[in-house]
Amino acid sequence: MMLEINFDGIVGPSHNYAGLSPGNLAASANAGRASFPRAAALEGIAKMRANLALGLCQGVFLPHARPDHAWLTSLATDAQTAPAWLRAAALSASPMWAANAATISPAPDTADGRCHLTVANLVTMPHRSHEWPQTLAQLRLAFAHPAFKVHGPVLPPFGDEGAANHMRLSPAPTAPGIEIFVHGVGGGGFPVRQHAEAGRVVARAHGLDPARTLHIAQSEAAIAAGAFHNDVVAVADGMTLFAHEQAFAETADFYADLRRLLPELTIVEVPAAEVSLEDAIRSYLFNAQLVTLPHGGQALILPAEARETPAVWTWLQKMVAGNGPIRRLELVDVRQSMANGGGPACLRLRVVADPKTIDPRFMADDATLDRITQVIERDWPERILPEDLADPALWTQFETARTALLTTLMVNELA
Ligand code: SUG
Repeated sequence: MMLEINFDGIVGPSHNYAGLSPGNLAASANAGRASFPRAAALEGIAKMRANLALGLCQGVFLPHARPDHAWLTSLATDAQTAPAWLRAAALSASPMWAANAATISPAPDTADGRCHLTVANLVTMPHRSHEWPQTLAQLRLAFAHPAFKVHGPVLPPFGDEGAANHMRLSPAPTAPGIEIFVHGVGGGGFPVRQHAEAGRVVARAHGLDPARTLHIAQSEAAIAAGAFHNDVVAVADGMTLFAHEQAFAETADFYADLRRLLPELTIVEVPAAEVSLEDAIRSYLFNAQLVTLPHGGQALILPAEARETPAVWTWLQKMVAGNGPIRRLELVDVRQSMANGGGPACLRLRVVADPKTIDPRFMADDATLDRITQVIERDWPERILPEDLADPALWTQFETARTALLTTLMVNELA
């Protein structure tokens, strides 16, 4: 049976705060602080368990090999001699943010009736630009069944950051949807990470119907306020679009197109007068997982920070008391990831497919999460300071910890 599966990136043992992402305000503000990789990974596991308890279907992606020796070699250096920022880039645990792994077009939307996945090239930030080869290897394993078609990355210079800048609306997972690609034009001094042409390449490669595909721009104000990806100011699920008033550049035209294509659509727009862009980004209100529950109705899986931001919490209480489609709020604590600008929605990639067509080693139930937890509790470092990243003993610990996880999950092909 076709359903939505959320694949969460397991937080890798090298999780740290190196301040590598200009335009990502949380990551810049927390640069240099101590990180807690074990706690970070356990927060991620707890989020997955909460999603399973809601009756949702869960999968996992695995941490990448760190340091990325192959990448450093391609840059004519190595972990010992690379400058500190480059070494930090080679050690980043950023693959945890699975929303940036790939863009997915489910089978009902594509010309050949297969589910298409394009790995994101992430070319704009050096520490993320070397993720795609290891991500692609996982996608090719997990989605080897002929129900899927896995594509290599869009070629540079067109920056592509994956599902974080892509939304899908459809009356049911099995019904054809409307796919929306959101790109940046101006960043108000910050880099634009999703280029317009990248979305067009992906839409063509996936065989999408141009009449059911929209390409729209983020507002410059949103990027300047810290919305380095669209999923920081908007999220879509089923027949609901939940967005900040200032998320998009040409909002009236966009909404008119959507209403023409999907007359039954509900747009839940949060006015700037009630929740400022700053509060939306501080709380990551829109970086929620908007999900359809198995017994009907929609829930928002929000970061705990949403309750700590008074304007946001007030607005949410009003929303759930009203007549809208979103009736339930679930709070999750992913503070370690949040401090690097990654909320609940950043940590997951949505794939609509029949779970039977997916390599079972990438699917997660409570028993799988128990086994992963054991490895994390035993092998993940408790605490890392940025200066620790120069320590070869720590690199060995990262490698040993990852190998233990691969062995536990029996995915030794990725070693
Ligand atoms: O790409 N942070 C990530 C956060 C990604 C969030 N993803 C989505 N919005 N979908 C980024 O900016 C910080 C790493 C550091 O500075 O150490 C970082 O890469």
